[in-house]
Formats: sequence, C-alpha cells, structure tokens
Amino acid sequence: MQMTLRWYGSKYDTVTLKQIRQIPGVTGVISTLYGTAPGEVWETADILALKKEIQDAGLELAGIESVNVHDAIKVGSPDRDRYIDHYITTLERLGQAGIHMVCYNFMPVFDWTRTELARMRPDGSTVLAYTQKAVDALDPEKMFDSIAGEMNGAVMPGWEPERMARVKELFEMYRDVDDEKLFANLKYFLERIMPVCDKYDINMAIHPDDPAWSVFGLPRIIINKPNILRMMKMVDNPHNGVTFCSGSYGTNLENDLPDMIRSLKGRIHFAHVRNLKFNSPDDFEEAAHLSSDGTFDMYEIMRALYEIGFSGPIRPDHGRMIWDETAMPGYGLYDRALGAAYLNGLWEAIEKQAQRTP
Ligand code: DNO
Repeated sequence: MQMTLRWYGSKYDTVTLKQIRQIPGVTGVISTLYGTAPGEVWETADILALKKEIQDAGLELAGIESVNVHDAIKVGSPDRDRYIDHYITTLERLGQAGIHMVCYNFMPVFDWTRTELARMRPDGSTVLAYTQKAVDALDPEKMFDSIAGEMNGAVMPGWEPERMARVKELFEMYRDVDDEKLFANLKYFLERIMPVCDKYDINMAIHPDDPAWSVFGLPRIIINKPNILRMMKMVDNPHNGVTFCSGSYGTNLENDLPDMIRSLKGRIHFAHVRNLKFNSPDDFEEAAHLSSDGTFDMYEIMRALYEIGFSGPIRPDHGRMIWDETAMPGYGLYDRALGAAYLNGLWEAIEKQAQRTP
C-alpha cells in the first residue's frame, strides 16, 4: 500500500504540501481539480500543473478523488451520453498524464451526509457526527443550511453552494429513480467508460454511500456486501473496483468490514481507513483512528487489507479538529497525521509478523 493524504489544492486547502511531506511514511497525495463542476471536461494543462506542483513538493499524485459524475448520468436522462463523453475525455487526459486511480461516487443529490460538523467530544476535540433523529426532523432543502455555519469557511466536497441552491430541482430529477434504475444507470456508465480505463489502465474506485442507507427517501445502492458484489459482477472488469471506506460502510453495523474486504480481493483500488464511535445504532461520531477510541477493530481492518495483498493508495480519513486548528471539518492536518502514523504502525507490525510466521 501507499500511504497518502487527501489534499484539495493550494487555492482551497489550509494544509500545505510541505506539511504533508513531513508526515512520516506519507509519500503521496490524493487530489482533484477542486474548482471544476461535475460534467466539465478537465484541461490537460490543469492536470499537468497539479501533478507538477505535487511532484515539486517531493510527493506523488497517487490518484484523483473525485472526478464527479453529473446527475444526468445518475438519473439516466437523454443527455447522459454527452456527459459520459466528457467523462471519457477527462479519463483519457488523466491516463495520458500517468494517473491510474480515479475515485467517484454514485450518490443521488447529497454526497456524504452528516448532521453535525463540530460535535464536542469529552477531550474537547470536535468531530463530524450523524444522528438519524436530526435527519428525520429536517426538510431536505434545509440540509445544507443546517450545517453551513460549521464549515469553517470551506467549500465541503459534494456540498458546493451552487449545487445546493438547486436542491429542489435535484430532488425532482430523482423522483422516478429507484435502486434498480440507479444500478442500471451505473452499469450503462461503467460499460461506456471501461474501454478507456482498459486502454490507460485506470482503476475506477467507487466510493460507498455515506451513510450506507437511504437518506430522505433517495435511492442508495453502494451500501453493503451483496450490492457491491452485484456491481462487481455486472461489469466484470478489474478496472471496475471500489474505494473501501471503513467509515462509510461501517455506518451500518451489520456490515462486517474485514469480511467485505476479503470478498473484494483484487477489486479494492483505494482505501479510506477511519474509525467511528457509535452511541446507538443510529447515532455515531467520527472518533480518532485508534481502535480503543471507537467501535471498529482497526487492526483487523488493516490485517484484511494486508492479507488480500492490497497495494493501492490508502489514506487516513476524516480527522478530529484538535490543537486549536481551523480547517475544513474532517480535513485538518494534525489528526489525520496522527491517523497516518497509526495506520503505518499497524501495517508495519502486521507485515513483520507475517514475514516471521512460517
Ligand atoms: C467525504 C468524502 C466523499 C468522497 C466522495 C467520493 O469526505 O469521503 O466526499 O470523496 O464521495 O466521490
């Protein structure tokens, strides 16, 4: 595996490449052209400039998170082919620039959903949190406003104000889309992009829906083992793979994370590893990465990744806000650096143990 950190670009991120370079064991970043809208074709010059900036800082651009999928593709509207053509051109240009991993999601309207961005924990750190009660009480059109005040001035991925201003229209678009239609639209999209992925060896890594169930009655399909295996089979190409995000699949306590990892051998192209602390099955907060701070056994998650021979980029995920840092919620420097060091430590121990055991 290659340890990385997500970085939004010098125009948007409070964390610098220099700081990332100083986290022991982090050799790459996962980035994106953060200013681009879903459906836009990415310019080669912009891709190359991003890559060069990262390389000049002594790091590697280990993959893209995300090239976002336009809603026309997700709902399967008549103009979807035009947007798929754009997506293919972007992939071609990424491939030509030597980029081989692209993370994306197929979530309708909202990307990841949290009801609080700064819940205080007993140690005084603040974290992202979710409570179903709050979602049930909320008008979906007010979702953005309900958390906007806690964004620390950042534009949160998937929660761009321009998209959120159209939220009513977006809900209307998805009115007739159920899980089956979403699966069919995803299949159509994947079948069209696989040839370019084969040509340039680009691993597509779908991000799970977070939380891993339907919110506001919208369809959600990338949520559990049966669905993800169905997706792997429906377009049975190794370039059709997944981002294994423990914090997203883990929102549903019925998901056995190490078992899911083992069942996805060869198809995990990217890993987000973080812990959650459950207060009840429908109230959780994003704890520190350490097993003892949350509900998951992080050693078992890392061991499963090791055992399937996972060799792609991995990153610590949302960190707590600690040590008076002000940054995009979940994406400060300090706690993610602690997360990276911890995950590297687990990996070293697992690897050495495995090498010593005959
Ligand atoms: C949130 C992220 C997601 C993820 C996208 C992938 O912090 O995990 O926004 O990047 O769903 O397309």
